[in-house]
Formats: sequence, structure tokens, C-alpha cells
Amino acid sequence: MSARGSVASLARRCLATTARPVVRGDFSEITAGDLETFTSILGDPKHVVTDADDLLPFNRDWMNKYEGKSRLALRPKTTEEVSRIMRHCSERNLAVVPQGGNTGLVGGSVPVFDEVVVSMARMDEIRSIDPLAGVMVCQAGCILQHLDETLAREGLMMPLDLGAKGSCHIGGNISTNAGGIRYLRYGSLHGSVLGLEVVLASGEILDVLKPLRKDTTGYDLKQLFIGAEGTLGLVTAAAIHCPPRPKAKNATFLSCDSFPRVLETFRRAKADLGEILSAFEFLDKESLDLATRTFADVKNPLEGSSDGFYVLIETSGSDEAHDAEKLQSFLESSLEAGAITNGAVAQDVTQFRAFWRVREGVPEALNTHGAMYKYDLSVPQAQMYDLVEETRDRVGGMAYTVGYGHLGDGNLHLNCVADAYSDELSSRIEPFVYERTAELGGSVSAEHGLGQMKASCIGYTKSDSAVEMMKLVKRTFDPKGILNPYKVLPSSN
Ligand code: FAD
Ligand code: 2HG
Ligand code: ZN
Repeated sequence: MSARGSVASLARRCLATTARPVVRGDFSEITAGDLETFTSILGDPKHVVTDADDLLPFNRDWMNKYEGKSRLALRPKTTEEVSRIMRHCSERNLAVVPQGGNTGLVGGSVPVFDEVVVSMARMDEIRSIDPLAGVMVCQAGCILQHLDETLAREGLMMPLDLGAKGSCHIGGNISTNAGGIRYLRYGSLHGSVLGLEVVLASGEILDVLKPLRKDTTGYDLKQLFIGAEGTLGLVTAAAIHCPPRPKAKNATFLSCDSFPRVLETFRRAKADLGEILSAFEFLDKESLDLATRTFADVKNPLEGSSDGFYVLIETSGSDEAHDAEKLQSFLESSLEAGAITNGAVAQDVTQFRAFWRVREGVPEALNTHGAMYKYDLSVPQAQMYDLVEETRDRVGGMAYTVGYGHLGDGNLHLNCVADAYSDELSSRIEPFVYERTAELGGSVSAEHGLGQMKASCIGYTKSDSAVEMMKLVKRTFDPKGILNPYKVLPSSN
């Protein structure tokens, strides 16, 4: 049996970091002349942010865990402006952090020292939608949810969805290679992104934006920027393949009395639901308890259930009756076989949203605690929960440990929350979590990226030769190392 920590009390926010200490690179500091140049590029001083209070949201991340000391944030509107900004930064040797919606969870979107923040928030125009081809071309600063709402009017949808959809940008999604809840069905952005427009460190505009489904002319350069976390260039526009919006959607919330039963339910869902399966999420009892205790609007759809594990399955298809029938038969056989102990099917849109609110409430509930040790791991599904139990055993009562995530994709979200960060707690978790993940043949970053949190951890997943090759790519695209320094690669400064 694993030891279970008590829920840490809602604590004051503690600005602490588990990142490795780094030394400021040999970059220039901002001068009055630089400010004049940027103001002339952007045409209006209000897009050149220098006031300390106004800079705070650019300097601090969503978790309040990482905080930089930038003295300048720039808010361009066009690709040409981004290009001129980068040309100047390159000439002056000024370090830059590209910033989207600033919802990243690894400290990648905020400065470490005094890097210039280039916010993409004003670059929010949709350039075109081709309903027949299912292709949208838009600027990088478009908010994911707005894109999805706009596509809905054309009978299309965004191929990705995540809890931060109301704030995150498509450029940020591409730069982190975000996964989310629809990955199981629609796959990686490496497939959905058809083209990109990117401003390189030198200010050069790389145009590989052609919105073609098929194109085998030479090297597929756009792939390098998907998941590069702003270290190779600033994504300014993207062409995305957008699938048809499903006519029928269902959600079911299930309980299982053990993790092997969760796996059995997944096996059955794939076999019985087939092409209509669009999400398979799991959460342990600790995650569910935390979310329901923290937020009044989060309710356990299986009130009174005390099982250890919960599963949220979504189906998306084109025929309501056919999908409902399939779901019903899957539920009956799963119950009969003992894979699940109980279940509820959403009867309307309100219930559908309430089920998803439970799942999406977990990261928000975790974020109400003073210290959050957050791990986003790819591990073989069979061993996924062992890692949670082993970590829980190690931290004992020092933290409250939860495991949940995108089980369908083998993506575990392991979180330990406590009142405050401490060396003792850190050393109980790290490097254990990374070492175990490596032993299991997994990845220390499934979908959040490496950022500053894990810049020294890439070696747990990638070979030395792969890391050396990545450094070569970095030097080729950004010889001065001005783009998002101290992130992704070890000793990049
Ligand atoms: P930011 O946080 O601003 O930036 C992220 C990284 O991308 C940084 O390194 C930044 O420098 C770089 N960047 C941003 N824009 C650009 C650009 N235009 N060009 C070049 N580089 C750029 N992530 C998932 O994968 N799946 C989830 O299910 C998920 N759920 C989440 C739920 C919540 C509640 C929260 C807070 C976060 C969640 N995330 C999830 C993490 C986060 O939302 C994603 O990483 C998202 O893709 C980041 O987008 P953003 O616009 O906020 O980027
Ligand atoms: C999710 O799937 C996000 O909810 C956040 O990726 C995960 O907070 C986390 O650990
Ligand atoms: Zn996730």
C-alpha cells in the first residue's frame, strides 16, 4: 500500500523554482536608443511596454512559479514588424523570449533574466478558411478557442483541444507541440500543421506556409519549429488542417476499482467504440477529490462512489443513434466483465460540460497550492500508475500526490503539491521521477515541452548524439543564441 499525503492547505503563493541555476548570457542590455528603434518599428509607444507593473504579467508564468526580470515587452501586429524587431535584436545582441498566451507549464514563456519579451497577442487575424479542403491560415496569436468557434460556423473544428484553450495561442500550441484531449483521435500537430511562416533570429522571414496536404519537395523545414519552444524562430502564421466538426458527441464518466481495470476499459473502448472514440482520460481518486473539494462547481458525476479510479470517455461521430447504441453496448459489456463498477452517460450539453469540468478542474485545483511539482511523462500504459504509487511512497506526507492524464496516449500527469517548495521534498521526487521514466523507456516531456524546468533533463530521453545534432540545428538557425536562451537544451548559454 502506498502512503497518502494529506491535502496541503491553500497556501500563500510562493515564488520558488526547481530549475537549475543558470548564468546570464553575454547579451546586451536595453538602452534608450533601442526603445526609440522599437517605438519607431511598432508606431505607437503603447506597444513598447516598460512600466514595471505592466511588465509583471509578461514576466510571471501561469503557475506563479517562474519569474523573469524583463524590462521590455514588445507587442507587434505584423510579420514585418516581428522581422524588424528580430533584425535589430540580432544586430544589438539582445536576447528574446517569444510569448503566446503564457499558459506554458515549464517556464518556457517567461524570461529567466532580462530578455525582451515579444508578445504575439496582437497577431490575431484569421487570414483564410477553405471549408472544402478543411484548411485555415491564421496568425500565430489567435486564441485556440476563438479559432474553434470561428471554424464551427464552417462545420469544421480545431484538431486540438486543451484546458487552457481560452488563453493559449495557436503559435504557442505549435511551439510546444501541444497534445491535449483530442490527440488520441486527431494526432500530433506534426500532422495537422500544413505550413508555417517563421521569423528567424536574424529577422529573415522563412515562408513555408503553403497549405498543402501533400508536398514532398525537399526537407520539411516546418517540422523543426513544431515543439521548438521558440528557440529556433518566432512562428508568425500557420496553415492548419481542420477536420469536419462531428455531428454527434457523447461523454461517459466511469469508475474502476483498480488501475488494471482502467487499462482493461481502455482496451475495450478501442475495440468496441472504434472510430468514434475521441478521448480517453483517466484520473485517480486523489485528483477527483482535490478538484471537487477546491471548486463548488466541480461535482463527482458518480456521487457516493469511492472507487480508486475514474475514466472520462468521449465519442465523436456522425450519427447520434448509431454512436449511442455503440456506447451503450460498450458500457453493458464492460460492466458485465467487471472492468467498470459504475458509470454515467451525459444526457445533455450541460452534463457533457460538467463531466469535462471535472477533468479540466484538476490542473486548476492543483494551481491553488503554494508549491507544485509537475511532471508530464510518456510511459508505457501498463506501468503508468506504478510511477504514481512509487512517487507517493517516496514523498509520504510531505506532499499530496495525484496521477491523471491522457491515458489513451500513454501520457501521465504526475503532480505533487505542498504548502511550499523545499530541498527535502525536491530531492525525494527528483531525479527519481526522471530516472524511473528513463528506465521505463519513456519521455520526460510528453506534451508540455522542456522550457527552463527541464532544460538539463533532455538526456533522460534523447541520446547524446541526438542532443548534439539539436545543438547544431540551434547554432544554424540562431548562431548568437538570442532566441529563448536557457531553455530546452542543456548549457545553451
Ligand atoms: P506560451 O506559454 O506563451 O509559450 C510556450 C512556449 O512556446 C514558450 O517556450 C514560448 O517561448 C513559445 N512560443 C509561444 N508562442 C510562440 C510563437 N508564436 N513562436 C515561437 N515560440 C512561441 N498542454 C498540453 O499539451 N496539453 C494539455 O492538455 C494542456 N492543458 C493545459 C491546461 C491548463 C489549465 C494550462 C494552464 C496549461 C495546459 N497546457 C497543456 C500547457 C499549455 O497550455 C500549452 O503548452 C500551450 O500550447 C501553450 O500555449 P501558449 O500560447 O500559452 O504559449
Ligand atoms: C492537462 O492535461 C494539462 O490537464 C495539465 O496538460 C497537466 O497540470 C498538469 O499536470
Ligand atoms: Zn495534458
